[in-house]
Amino acid sequence: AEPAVVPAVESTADAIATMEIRGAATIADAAAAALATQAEESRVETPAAFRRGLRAAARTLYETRPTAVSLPNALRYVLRGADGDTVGELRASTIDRAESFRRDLEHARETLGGIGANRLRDGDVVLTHCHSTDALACVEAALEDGTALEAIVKETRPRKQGHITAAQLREWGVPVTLIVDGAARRYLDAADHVLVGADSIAADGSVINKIGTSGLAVTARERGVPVMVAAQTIKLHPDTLTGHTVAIETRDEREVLSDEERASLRSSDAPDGSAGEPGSEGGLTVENPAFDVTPPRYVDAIVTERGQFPPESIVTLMRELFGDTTDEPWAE
Ligand code: RUB
Repeated sequence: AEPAVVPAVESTADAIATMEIRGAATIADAAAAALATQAEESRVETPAAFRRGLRAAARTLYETRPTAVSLPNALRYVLRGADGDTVGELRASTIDRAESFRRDLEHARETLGGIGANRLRDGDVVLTHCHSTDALACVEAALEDGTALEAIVKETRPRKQGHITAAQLREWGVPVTLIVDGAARRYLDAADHVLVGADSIAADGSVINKIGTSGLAVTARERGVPVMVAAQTIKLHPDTLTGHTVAIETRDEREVLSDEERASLRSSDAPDGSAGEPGSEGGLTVENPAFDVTPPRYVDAIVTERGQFPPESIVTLMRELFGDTTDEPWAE
């Protein structure tokens, strides 16, 4: 029988899937913490069963959301550190490894913030999309340096993560102008930087981030506003070194159109207006991709904890940090 995945891992996986826990770095942090809990609470008696349980926990976490590579990168890192000949040794090494991962994640964000802050000048206006802890780390570091900033915050439909960004910026005393996504071009003339995070960065320097980022970046180029991507190296997607593409998550259409809204759109005289199940009637399709791909030519700088890179040279860093090893140690 499959050794039990402890309940805390199941609930972390649920929280990631439902986006109670969200954002690439936060997901990675929660996944590492969950593996530590698996190690702590697993009651199996043999090292082999312990390892099987850990792999099963990692699989449960891996299967939640497909786009943020920080999740498999975190799982791989922790699983590789599970070392020992007894359950006790395995437990201790897994917990240590998860803790060091989480510490590194926090340090990387702080270091990255300091580097990103160097791009920001006193009085600058940053335009943001979605909510990114890495992007906000740059703002925080700049504020700590005494740099005054203002922000234009895109709402970010359909989940409105812009509200989280706005709340954080207000807590830091940054003046915020909240706009609907469709207003972005109109407000770009007032912005000095587009500042976003990333869920994954591909070997060619493409940036995978919240849906709407690519349109924003193209428009920013047209207006001459530089696009700055804040992404610690845990966002580098090693599979893209060998030609794989990054999976783009599609989410439930009800995030875009509720069942009630759909019902109100249903026209009795439409040719195929049969009153079927919500979502099943012909003619009206709702699509809800959560992320898009911004080509490297629209990105001015990728800011990592290892320094700032033009997108075209990120591949060098990716090889150095990840090599060609893209194994899935959680596979059965
Ligand atoms: C979040 C999102 C964020 C990145 C980076 O999408 O696109 O920009 O994950 O965030 P979602 P961070 O809300 O769908 O998870 O810098 O915090 O890792």
